[in-house]
Amino acid sequence: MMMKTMKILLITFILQMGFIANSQEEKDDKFKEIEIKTSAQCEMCKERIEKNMAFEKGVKDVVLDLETKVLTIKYRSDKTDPGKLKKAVSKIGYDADDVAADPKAYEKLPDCCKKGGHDHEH
Ligand SMILES: [Cu+2]
Repeated sequence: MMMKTMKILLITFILQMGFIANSQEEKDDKFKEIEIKTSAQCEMCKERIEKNMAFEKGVKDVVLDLETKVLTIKYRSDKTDPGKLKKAVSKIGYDADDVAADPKAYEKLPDCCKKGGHDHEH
C-alpha cells in the first residue's frame, strides 16, 4: 500500500518536472515581435494606441515611436498573429501598414489625431 503511494508520487513528480521544463521552452518560442507603421499624429495617439493594444489578446508589450510612427508589439504567436494585430490597430482608427484605418473609428478621433490634422503644433 505504502509502496504504491510512493510510486504514484514519484511518477507525478517526474511528469511535473518534465512539464515545467517543456512549457518554459515553449513560452520562449511563442514570443514574437512585429513592427507596424501607423498613422499616429501626436502624444494622444500614442497613448490611445498603446492603451488599446495592451488589452488586445496575446499582446505582451506595446511601444509606439512617434518620430517614426512605428508601433512595436511583442506578442504570443499562439494567441494572435500580425493580421489580427493590424486589424486591432485599424479598429482604434489608425492605418496599420497596408490595412487602412476603420472609417468609423477614425471619425471618432479628435481632429488633431486625424491624418494631416493641423489643430496644434506637435
Ligand atoms: Cu493624436
